[in-house]
Amino acid sequence: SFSPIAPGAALLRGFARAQAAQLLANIEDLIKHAPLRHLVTPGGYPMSVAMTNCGSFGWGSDQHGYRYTAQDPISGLAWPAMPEIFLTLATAAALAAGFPHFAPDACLINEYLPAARMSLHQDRNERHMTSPIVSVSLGLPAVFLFGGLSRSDKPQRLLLSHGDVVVWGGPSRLAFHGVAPLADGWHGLLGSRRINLTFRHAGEKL
Ligand code: MD3
Ligand code: FE
Repeated sequence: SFSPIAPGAALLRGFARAQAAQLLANIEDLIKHAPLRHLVTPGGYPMSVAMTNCGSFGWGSDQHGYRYTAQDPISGLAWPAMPEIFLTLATAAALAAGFPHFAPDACLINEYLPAARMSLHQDRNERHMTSPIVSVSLGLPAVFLFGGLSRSDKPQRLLLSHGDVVVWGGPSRLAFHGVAPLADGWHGLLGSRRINLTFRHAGEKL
């Protein structure tokens, strides 16, 4: 069962908690092959969140814009495959929220250290807007900002904690959202960090 946040958005508190240690072991392995990095925005500023990807496609940003690519621009190699446990978790969460056909081909891995933040934005580089985005929060809690379809809509604040999963589909798919600066703290499994996984159906690059 889930709590509705907004039309099309479902919060599954603690849905990933039992698998957190296994998810983290997979993340530690993935980042050996595709290291976390601070991407530069088209405006020329490095992001405070460090990122990498797994799956057929990976999200990225540089001075020219935002796009999905099949290769990691650092290594020139394909992004690491999406671990089975990631895929199983993401599709189970989507099913629980009423999206039985979700087939993610991209997983963006975001690492927040204290003070890292993500400003309000929309996720609109994916080809398949009828697919939801599934997000998995691990480690330190964060204040998630959930706005409306217009940048000027005042965002709701929602605390996302270790193991929480949110499925964003339907009318909430194109909502503005962001993350407030991460408060300092310590988490027993992740230490002084938060890691967020977002599963997407990106398709071919736009
Ligand atoms: C609502 N990540 O990677 S996850 C992102 O916590 C991103 O790292 C945040 O926003 C994070 O793009 C938020 C929750 C989330 C992700 C995608 C959404 C919420 C969303 C897409 C549409 C609406
Ligand atoms: Fe986003």
